[in-house]
Amino acid sequence: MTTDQTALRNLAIEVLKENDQGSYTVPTKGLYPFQWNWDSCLTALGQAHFDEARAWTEIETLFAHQWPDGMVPHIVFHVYSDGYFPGPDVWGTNRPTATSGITQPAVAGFAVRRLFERASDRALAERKARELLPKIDKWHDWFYRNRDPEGEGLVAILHPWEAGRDNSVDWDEAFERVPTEGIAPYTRRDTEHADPSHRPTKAQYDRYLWLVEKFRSLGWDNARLHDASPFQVIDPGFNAILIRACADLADLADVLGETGIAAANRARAEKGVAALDALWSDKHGLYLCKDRTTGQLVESASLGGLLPAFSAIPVQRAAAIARTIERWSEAVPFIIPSQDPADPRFEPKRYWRGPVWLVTNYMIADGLAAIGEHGVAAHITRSSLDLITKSGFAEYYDPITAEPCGGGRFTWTAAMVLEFLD
Ligand code: 9YW
Repeated sequence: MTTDQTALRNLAIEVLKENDQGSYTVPTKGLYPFQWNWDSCLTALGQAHFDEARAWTEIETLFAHQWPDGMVPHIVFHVYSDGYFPGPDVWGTNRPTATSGITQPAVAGFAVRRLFERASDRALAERKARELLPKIDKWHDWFYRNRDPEGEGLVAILHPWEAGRDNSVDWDEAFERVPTEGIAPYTRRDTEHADPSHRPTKAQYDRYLWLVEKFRSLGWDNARLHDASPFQVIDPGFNAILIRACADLADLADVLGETGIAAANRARAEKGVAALDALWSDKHGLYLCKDRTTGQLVESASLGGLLPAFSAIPVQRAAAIARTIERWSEAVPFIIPSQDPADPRFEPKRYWRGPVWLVTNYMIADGLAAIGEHGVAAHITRSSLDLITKSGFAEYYDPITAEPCGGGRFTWTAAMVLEFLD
């Protein structure tokens, strides 16, 4: 490591420690004062670079709040704070420790396998992996039971927050069918912490809340939510992360001699990869979302369609994704933008409608490196580290100007820097 890289590494560790609450880490102070699901799993990968035991605790804490039916919620509200909206009272999930009622991308299976493989404390890793294995398997089972009722091999998200890409262009059309009538009056808090012109719009927030109120009125009964939701989107990115997690969990289960868990997860992954192919778009060189309520593909070339490179899709598809990233990189100096820059709906500063995010960069680079696309993977890594050097550990970045956007001193950005420097 060069002196500059060592300095960057130390700064990243500082950010992780600063946001550490003891047994979980907040994404950033102020804007996001609780534990978020996929943030925590990716954060653990960063923590493992300087404290393996702390990394295992991060994921353990998340799974301590798994619902009895298997769902792992997207937010755990450990300590009350009125700095975030919607808080526990709006969700009304009646859990012993308040949580939200929806889930997030299932990166845990991937993260746990990676922690296990790299662990230097083998005894600790084996104990923790054995404890987490059945819990993650139960979560995967929950997905296919509740979000794939017809057994097609792909799961639907019922709320944009589940995808983790809150205001992606991908949801625009489906959102036109979500009503806003009757929602309780509310005051947003996010716009007090971040530039409102970079955040989701009021029209989007109204719909986020309509869905929350609808699901709450059904008592958060996951057996009923899917069919009752006017928003059911099959997101290739979300599915690819779940497919990768199933495949990784299967490999881990094999090592640990848990043959039943291995077989179930391998079958889920294989069925998922086969089903994903129906979402491929030759025109865009990536996968598209499918709206399950209409059966139509969604005409939006986004990051969600590149993320399947993270899973075991056919090599020619992953290579085509690499070419798409190269094409997009001719239009913007920093990659990977979250929307095709040629799309008129591309907005370089508005959250998931154009900006670059290091977590998605990491997953796509990992998948492309695995199939030998080292040039594009190295380009993604370089761009990610350039953004940090220029603009610090922001939540996300403008792909044209490198401007740091959203929250500052951001946990998962710092965690990904430790991974990129490795
Ligand atoms: C929100 C914490 C979360 C991420 C999501 C991101 C944002 C929360 O922040 O959502 O209220 O908008 O979109 O992916 O997990 O970092």
